Amino acid sequence: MKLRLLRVDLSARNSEVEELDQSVIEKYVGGRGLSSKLIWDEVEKGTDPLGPGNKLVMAGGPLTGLPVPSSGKMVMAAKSPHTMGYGDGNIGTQASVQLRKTGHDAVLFEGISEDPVWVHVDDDEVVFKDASDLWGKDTYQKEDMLYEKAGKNIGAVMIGPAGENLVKYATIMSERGRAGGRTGMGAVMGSKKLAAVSFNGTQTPYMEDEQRLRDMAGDAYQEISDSEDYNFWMRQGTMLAVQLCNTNSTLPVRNFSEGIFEDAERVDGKAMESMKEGKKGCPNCNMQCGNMIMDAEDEEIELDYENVAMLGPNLGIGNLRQVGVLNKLCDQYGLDTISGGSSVAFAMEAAQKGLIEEDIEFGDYEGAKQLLEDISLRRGIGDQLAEGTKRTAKQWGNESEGWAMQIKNLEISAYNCYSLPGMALAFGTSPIGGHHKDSWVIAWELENDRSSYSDGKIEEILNQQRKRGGAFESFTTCRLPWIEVGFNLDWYEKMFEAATGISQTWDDFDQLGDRIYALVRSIFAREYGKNWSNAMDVPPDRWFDEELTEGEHAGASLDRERFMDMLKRYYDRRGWTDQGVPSSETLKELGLDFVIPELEENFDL
Ligand code: PTT
Ligand code: SF4
Repeated sequence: MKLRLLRVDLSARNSEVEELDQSVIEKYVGGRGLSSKLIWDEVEKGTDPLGPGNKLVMAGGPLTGLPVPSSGKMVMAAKSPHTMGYGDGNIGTQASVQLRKTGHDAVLFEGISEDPVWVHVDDDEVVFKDASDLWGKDTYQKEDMLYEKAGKNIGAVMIGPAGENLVKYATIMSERGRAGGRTGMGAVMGSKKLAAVSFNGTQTPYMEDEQRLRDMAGDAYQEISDSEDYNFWMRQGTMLAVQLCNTNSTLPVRNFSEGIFEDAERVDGKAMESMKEGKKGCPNCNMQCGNMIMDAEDEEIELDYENVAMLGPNLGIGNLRQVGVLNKLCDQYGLDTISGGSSVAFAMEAAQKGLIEEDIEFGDYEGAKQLLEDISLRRGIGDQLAEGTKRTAKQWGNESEGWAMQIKNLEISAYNCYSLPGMALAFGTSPIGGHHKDSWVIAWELENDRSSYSDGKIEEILNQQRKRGGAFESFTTCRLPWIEVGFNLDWYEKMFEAATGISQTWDDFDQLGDRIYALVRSIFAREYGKNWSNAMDVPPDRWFDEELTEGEHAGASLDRERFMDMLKRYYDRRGWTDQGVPSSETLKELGLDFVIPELEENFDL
C-alpha cells in the first residue's frame, strides 16, 4: 500500500500527487503521525504561522472512510499561530470520507492565495474556485452556498469570520456543528485566503482485504450497540460529564475559580434530555453523540460537554438554551468554544477586578454574546482577546497571567484541576497545549486515589496518550467507541491488517504514540530554542496558589513541589531530559535520529 499525498500550491495555483511508500505507513500510519512528520520536514524553525511558509495538512489515515466503526474523522494540522508549535485538531465529517474517495489520503496546502479561494477536489481534478462571494459569510451561509454550487454530495470544510480575521483560536468547521483545530487551524486557512475545501470522490479507498473488513464490520458495529453503556451514551453523549464534574468539584465555574455550579442541574445531561429534539453525528458511526436542542433563538443546535461547560458555568450562565445560542455563534463564526469561553470568562473576571472598564460580569448572557462577536470580528477588547488569554494578560498586567487559564497559550478545556493532580499533568503534557483529547485521565483518577501524585497516575496518562494521542489520531478513527462503550481494542489490530496488509500489534501502536510525542515535542523545542523550559508544561498559578472554597473539596489546591516532581518522573518515563526534551537515546530508539542535529543546537541531549 502507498499513501497518496495531494500537494496544493495556493500561490502558484497548481497541484501534484506524491506517492509515499509503505514504510511511511509502517512508521507514521497517517493522520497526526503523518502530519507531524510533514511539519517537521517542511516547516522551518521561525516560519510565520500566518505566512506563506506554513503548511496546512488535512490527513485521513488508513482506516478513514472504511467499513470500520466511527471512521469518518480526519486530522487538520499546521504550525499553530496560537501555541507557535505543532498544532492540530480532529474533525468528523463527510469531507473525511470524500477525501479518501477521491483517491487521496491527505492534502497539503502550501503558499498563499492572492484572493479568496475555494479548492474543490473532484477525484484527480483540483479546481481553484473564486471565493470572493463566500468571504465574509459565516460558516452556515458558506456551507449552504457550497452545496448550492457543487451539490449536496460533496464533503466540505470551511472557516468563518474568525478564521478570516486570523483569530488565534479560529477553528475549521463542517456540517453545522463539527469543529476541528482549536489550535488556530482556522486562522491558518484564513491566512492562506482559503475559504473552503470540498471533496467529491467516486473511488473506493484502498483495502488490502475488503471482504475480511466487511465481514468484521457487522460484528464490530454489533458489539458497540450491544454494549452495556450504549443506551445511556445514546441518551446523553458527552453531556454526561456535566454531572460527573459538578459532583466531583471539577467543573470550570466563573473562570475556573470554583468547581461547583449552583445551576448545574439546569445545564446538565438530564436537562438536555428534557429538551432534546434529535441526534446528529459523524459518518460511519452507530453511536452518534450530537444532541440537538432548540436554542433561545428557537434554532437547532448540537450540544457537547466542552461547549456547554465553557460557555455556561464558566461564564456563570445557567440557561441551556442561552448556552446553545453562544455555541451556535461560535460555530457560525468558526471560533473555538473552549478558548472563546475562556477568553470571555477572563474578561469578566478582569472587569470584576477593575482591570478593564468594560461593563461585563459573570452571568451576563448578552455581554457574552457581544464579546464573542467582537473577538471574531476583532473589535474593541475583542481584538486583544482574539490573541488568547496569555497574550491579553501580558497587556492587562496586574498578575492576571496567573488566572489566564492556558498551557502553551492554548486555553485549558473544561476540567478544573485544584484537586486533580493527574488531570493537571495530562493537560501540562498534552502535546498541543491545554487540551484533554490525548489523556482524559479524570475518570480513572476519580476512582484511584485522586489526591495522589503517584507513579500509577503517570502510567495511566502515558497509556492514554499513546492510544488516544498516537493510534486513534493516526488511524484516524473516533476514539469514543473504545472509551465510552468499551469497544475492544483488539479489533484495531485486525482492521488495520485487513485495511493495509501490514501486521501491527498494540505494542507497535503504543510505540507509534511515543514516536509522535517525541516528534511533536521536538517541533516545539526546535521552535522555542533557548526559550523552551519545563515551565511550558506547568498549569497556571490559580490551581496552585488559590483554593476551592465550596463543597466537599473546599480548601483543595495543587502542590507545586509535588507537581514538579511528578512532571520530572513523567519525563523520566518518556526518556526526556529534565527540561522535557527527548534525549538523543530516545530519539534513536524511536527512529527519529534525523531530529537530533537541529535540537543539539540548543539542548544538551
Ligand atoms: C475538539 C474540541 C472539543 S472536544 C469540543 S467538544 W468534545 C469543542 N467543540 C467545538 C464545537 O462544537 N464548536 C466550536 N466552534 N468549537 C469547538 N471547540 C471544541 O473542540 C467531536 C467529538 C468530541 S466532542 C470529542 S471530545 C472527541 N474528540 C476526538 C478527537 O479529538 N480525536 C478522535 N480521534 N476522536 C474524537 N472523538 C470525539 O469527537 P479539536 P467533531 Mg473536534 C460544535 O477538534 O481541535 O481536537 O477540538 O471533532 O467532529 O466535532 O467531534 O466534548
Ligand atoms: Fe462522531 Fe460522536 Fe460518533 Fe465519535 S461517537 S464518530 S464524535 S458521532
